[in-house]
Amino acid sequence: MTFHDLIFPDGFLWGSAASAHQTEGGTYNDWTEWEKIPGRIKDGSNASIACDHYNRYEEDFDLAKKLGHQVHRFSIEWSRIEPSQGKWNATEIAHYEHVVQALVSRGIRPMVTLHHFTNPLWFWDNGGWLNADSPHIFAGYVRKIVEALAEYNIIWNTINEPLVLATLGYLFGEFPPGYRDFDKALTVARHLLMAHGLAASQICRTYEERGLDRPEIAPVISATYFMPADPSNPEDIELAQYLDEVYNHAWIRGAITATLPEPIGNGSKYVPLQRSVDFIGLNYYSRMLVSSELDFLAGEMPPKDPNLERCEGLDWEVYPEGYYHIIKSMWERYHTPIFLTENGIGTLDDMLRCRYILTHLQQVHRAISEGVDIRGYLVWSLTDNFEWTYGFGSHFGLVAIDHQTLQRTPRESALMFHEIVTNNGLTAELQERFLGRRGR
Ligand code: GCO
Repeated sequence: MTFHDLIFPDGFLWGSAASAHQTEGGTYNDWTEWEKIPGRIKDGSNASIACDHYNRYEEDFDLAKKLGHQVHRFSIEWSRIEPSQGKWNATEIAHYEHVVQALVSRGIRPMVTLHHFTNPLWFWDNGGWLNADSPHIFAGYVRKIVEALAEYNIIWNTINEPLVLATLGYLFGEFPPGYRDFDKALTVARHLLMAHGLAASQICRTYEERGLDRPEIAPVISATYFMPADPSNPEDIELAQYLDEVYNHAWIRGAITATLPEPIGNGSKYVPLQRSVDFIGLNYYSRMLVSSELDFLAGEMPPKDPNLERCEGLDWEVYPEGYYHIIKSMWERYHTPIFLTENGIGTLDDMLRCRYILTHLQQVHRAISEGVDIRGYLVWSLTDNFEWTYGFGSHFGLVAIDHQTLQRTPRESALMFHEIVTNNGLTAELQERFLGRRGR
């Protein structure tokens, strides 16, 4: 196989992504309680220390800088900012201002996620995301934190992976609050959509009041490439299309068209969503085979392809072509710029991580060369961290963390990614080195 230089557009942004609960340590939220329930976290661990990033963010950002990262995506922990409803913690607000300053002073652009799965415990007392008022409750916190950070050159992410939160928390029972109820999942998806709209409106209003230019705002969605297990079975094809529609598209289409689309809502307009999507924050990890003969809602999955490599713990198949198809379908439907806000693999086989990143970036380049407007690419994640249900059992970091000593050690993939950033793309030589015969 011959490789060609795959150079990305000028101004393309490279970096990595992480979230508060998975890295900071010392958080106290719904996951803290969830982690105490035996069996919820597969390796029995919890995020009480995580990566101690709350105390070591300067060290982590020094590494990110050394590794050439231009953007760093992280999340604000709502429960720190608003420890009880309507009460604000000024020390914690100042903490995040320091975090943002630490990035800016290193020349790294902050991309700040306002909600990445975790919720304050008090939020559950009145029903959590099932409460019709939840989008407004969330918007109150958004206003507070945006007021503190508006002067920095931040790219804002409102809600992270709304459909993951809605399905894992309310349909499959794997995330708190652990429900298994389709209607509840739809209600939560609707409230998260409204929350995104209200958050975007709050951000705009705050900047306007300060006389500042409107910042870039986006939700972050997770997309899975659904494929019929039996491509000759019309029912499998139909199921794959249905899941693509409900899981990948309905929510983001609602955000872009300012409606609460079926089946998440009743198709009505929702004005706060207008102009709430400057780009689509798109996360992609894998594909999923679907079969109409199995009970998908009960978690029955068709067998996987034994020839494909897998992600540690989560067992996702490595399927780079799916990335291309997902990106293309987003572009063809919405013609909205895309920022690839997460992509990566949990593995201790760092050569697999190198191959994963390279083969996925080849697909990104393929989409760009066909005219898709893609603004940047972030690896999940800068360091190993607390992988939700899988605890410390899936290693997504460009940088390894020894969880005994908390020592950070960049892996070879981190150095490879640095080369990609330096070259603004994949040289033929780099691809040959990792994907050619010598790389195997
Ligand atoms: C997200 C992701 C991350 C995960 C990553 C690997 O919602 O942004 O779920 O939090 O760690 O996707 O599973």
